[in-house]
Amino acid sequence: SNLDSALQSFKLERALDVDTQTKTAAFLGTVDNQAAIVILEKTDLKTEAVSERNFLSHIVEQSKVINSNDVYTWAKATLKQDLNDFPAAKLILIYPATETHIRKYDSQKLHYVRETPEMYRQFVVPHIEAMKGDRLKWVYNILFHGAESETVIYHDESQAGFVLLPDMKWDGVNLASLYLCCIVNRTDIASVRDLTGDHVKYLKNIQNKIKDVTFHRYGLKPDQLRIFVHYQPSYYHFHLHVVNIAHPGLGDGINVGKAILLDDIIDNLVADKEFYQKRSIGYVLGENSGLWKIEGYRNS
Ligand code: M7G
Repeated sequence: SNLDSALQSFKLERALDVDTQTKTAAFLGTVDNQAAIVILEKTDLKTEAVSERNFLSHIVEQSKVINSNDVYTWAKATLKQDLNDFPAAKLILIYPATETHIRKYDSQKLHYVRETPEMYRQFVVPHIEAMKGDRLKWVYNILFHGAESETVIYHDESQAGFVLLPDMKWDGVNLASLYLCCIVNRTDIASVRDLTGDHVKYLKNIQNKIKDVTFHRYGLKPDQLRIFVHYQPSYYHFHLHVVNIAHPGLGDGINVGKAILLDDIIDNLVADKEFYQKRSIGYVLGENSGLWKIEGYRNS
């Protein structure tokens, strides 16, 4: 496959970032002299397998004792793998990768930013305009050109509609880490900052439909889902993250200063139609972000 040949010819330049908690590592290299990023993530244990009585003999292939003391024994182990039902890892290839991609996955210093409405108008709006273009191609491919249609769970093509599909972050196997992405059809909402009281009904409809569809498809009840947006998002076309509450997500994905619950957004808009135009919003931003490069923004 294309993936196999890309992995075969991948020439490592350097490791971008390693996270021992999410067991993820990102590497920068080249494939045919073009920049490529590979993100490797060790998968978690599949809970369905764990419910079988003899699951240990099924999944532990080999083990070697490290040490023991009193009633305690700890060991290294290799696990049996199965590409369909029990993959050992998930990987993402971004090829060809842009400078923006490389910066996003590179390790970087973080800053807490309190973005005022003035900062938003003066610096963030032009940044968003500059970030639209090519970077949203994958979104338009899904919405308008049938990309990923084999895995799309729900698609309402009306103006108020959206696509619900498995997120690139999900292995599609393990319900405990279920991660869906909901992308709206309309192209006039870049982020939470564009939402007003006029969107309340629209957002409630989307939320209800997501809960319905996710229950019927995966058996997950509404109170087992965390539905939220990111601010700042990586992609400025309005979308929601739909994640099993049992899954802490990857990295800072659900942290305070990044994730905002859809329920809170709706309530805030009910309380004040212009909530997200008037308020300062606090978030964590990496130094590699295009925003941080803007001197006026940095010094606000
Ligand atoms: P975000 O908050 O803009 O960015 O969310 P971040 O969470 O990556 O910082 C965009 C979401 O879309 C993320 O959860 C991505 O994993 C997901 N995503 C990105 N791409 C390029 C794709 C894609 O091509 N297909 C699918 N299904 N999901 C994607």
